[in-house]
Amino acid sequence: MKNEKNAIHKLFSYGIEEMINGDTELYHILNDEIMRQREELLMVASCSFTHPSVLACQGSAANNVTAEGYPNERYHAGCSQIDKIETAAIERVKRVFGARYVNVQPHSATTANEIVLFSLLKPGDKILGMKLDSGGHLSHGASVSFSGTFFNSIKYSLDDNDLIDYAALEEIALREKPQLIVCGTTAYSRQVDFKRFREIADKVGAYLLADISHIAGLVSAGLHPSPIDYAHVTTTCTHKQLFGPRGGLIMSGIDADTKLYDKKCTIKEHFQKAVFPFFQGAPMLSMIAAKAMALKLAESEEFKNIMKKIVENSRYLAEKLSEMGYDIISGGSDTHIVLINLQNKRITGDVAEKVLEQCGIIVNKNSVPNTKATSSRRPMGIRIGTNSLSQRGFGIKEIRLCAELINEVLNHIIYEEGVAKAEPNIQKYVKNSVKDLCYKFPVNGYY
Ligand code: DSN
Repeated sequence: MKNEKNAIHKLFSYGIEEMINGDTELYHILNDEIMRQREELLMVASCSFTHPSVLACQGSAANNVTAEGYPNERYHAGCSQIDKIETAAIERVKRVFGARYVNVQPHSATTANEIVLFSLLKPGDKILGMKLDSGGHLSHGASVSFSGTFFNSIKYSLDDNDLIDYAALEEIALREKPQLIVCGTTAYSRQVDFKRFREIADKVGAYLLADISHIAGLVSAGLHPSPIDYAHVTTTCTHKQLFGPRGGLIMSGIDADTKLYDKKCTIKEHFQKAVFPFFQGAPMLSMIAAKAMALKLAESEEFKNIMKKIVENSRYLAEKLSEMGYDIISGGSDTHIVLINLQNKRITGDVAEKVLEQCGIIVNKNSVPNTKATSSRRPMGIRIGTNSLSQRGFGIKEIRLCAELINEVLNHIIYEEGVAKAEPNIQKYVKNSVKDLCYKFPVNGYY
């Protein structure tokens, strides 16, 4: 094979030139999206900046390879390079999470959860997951999702302090005897006790699925307890806190060689077949290359330092907003998430999301526990995350400013013909302050 070292550069430059000429409209939209990300505070808890090297992998020629199967066991030829990529990705995930079995092919974390549920259970089997408005995920049994439609979904929720109610959970599990328990959250700001979940699962002979999509970075850095050796199977996406491509992972720890309850095979053997050919066809190799790159970065000290900042910043943000009179669910944060109940401010989450966006602050409306919203599009709270701010290098001083800016906007909402808007002078001031802050703390590659 002729070795031309800059073939990859040539391909990308050619692609961008072709886009400029071939689809100028799309080129400008994509360019403007970079500008938007430069100049706004991205505080949606499920978002982060993907490292430019990861973005390069996503756009690589690995995309052109069809490769059903696994490294060295493919159903297609031409896999010599991509086998190396997939093997590297698997080894890196194993190292980062201390996993014994890893499958890097799931297209997303929801797909990974679909693979787990559909392959381990029969339609109609019972699953026990966290209620959506307690902070659970759609794929953990919500009625609007496959998980609450194909399976008999029962729910656990939070106690009066907005913490997972383990005693009630155990009671439900003993009474209902689910075949599978899901521990995992999308809007829960406190640590999850995976050991306790496993003890409960074992009492009723249920499989335990841990979905760590939101906290994968903290788990990898040792800043949140790991479920790998407690859950039978752990899933995660790679884009939220691993700063990787949009994709999923399936992992198992000490249970990888444990036999399934029906004793037909081990967990490891089961999931190799459950991903392919049971649920997916050919994998997305460019995304697997991007996962490999992201996991390489996740081993670095720089990544671990960002994870530390994420938790420090989130704790401080919760504290400051609480001092300003905001009702913080659970009273604080152990992760990257601050969940705010806006009822005492007489604003709904959708209004807060909209006026903050007008000022360059991007959050998302979110349901909050123990409140009655009129619709899922008009919940009573907002969810804020510190991933992207910490990647910028924000510390306590900048987080204090973020809290002040959020407070300014939410205290100056005006209504014109019934439509909520940020007060124009405040909007101008906050937008400029946000822009200044963003340019002072650039993210490499995006500026
Ligand atoms: N699970 C949703 C969230 O947390 O925002 C989307 O990934």
